Amino acid sequence: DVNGDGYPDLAVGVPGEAIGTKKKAGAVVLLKGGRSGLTGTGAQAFHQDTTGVPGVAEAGDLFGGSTRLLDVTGDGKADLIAGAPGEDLGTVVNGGAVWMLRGISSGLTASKSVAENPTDIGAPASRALFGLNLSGDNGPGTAVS
Ligand SMILES: [Ca+2]
Ligand SMILES: [Ca+2]
Ligand SMILES: [Ca+2]
Repeated sequence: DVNGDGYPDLAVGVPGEAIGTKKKAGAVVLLKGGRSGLTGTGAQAFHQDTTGVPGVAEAGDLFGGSTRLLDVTGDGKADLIAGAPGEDLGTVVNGGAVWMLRGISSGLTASKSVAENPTDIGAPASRALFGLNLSGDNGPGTAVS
């Protein structure tokens, strides 16, 4: 539950989505749950060119290639973890990276969102595809909480 209203919400990764002219830059869409199930009302979309989200949308980033909803901050609202396995890190091709966007009462917010990549944590980066599989049992690209 991302917004704390008691109804489960669904994050859907759309890694094949173009952002402007940048093919397969990718995005994540949050669909909010309500009394009668999931609804498009109040749906939110985030990508690397969303204000406040670290990074820049580039062709082939595959942002949203994996998603997970997990309360990282411990406030009872699920937060979005999203991977972009096609993210290049400088000259390192497909090093990949992972983002965290916080859940608040209105849904997800890009404010204070953070990104980590293998270089940040001292892990091997070349073609690491970091963030390729975050989804646990929910299957690739979608997460419910
Ligand atoms: Ca909810
Ligand atoms: Ca990027
Ligand atoms: Ca939280």
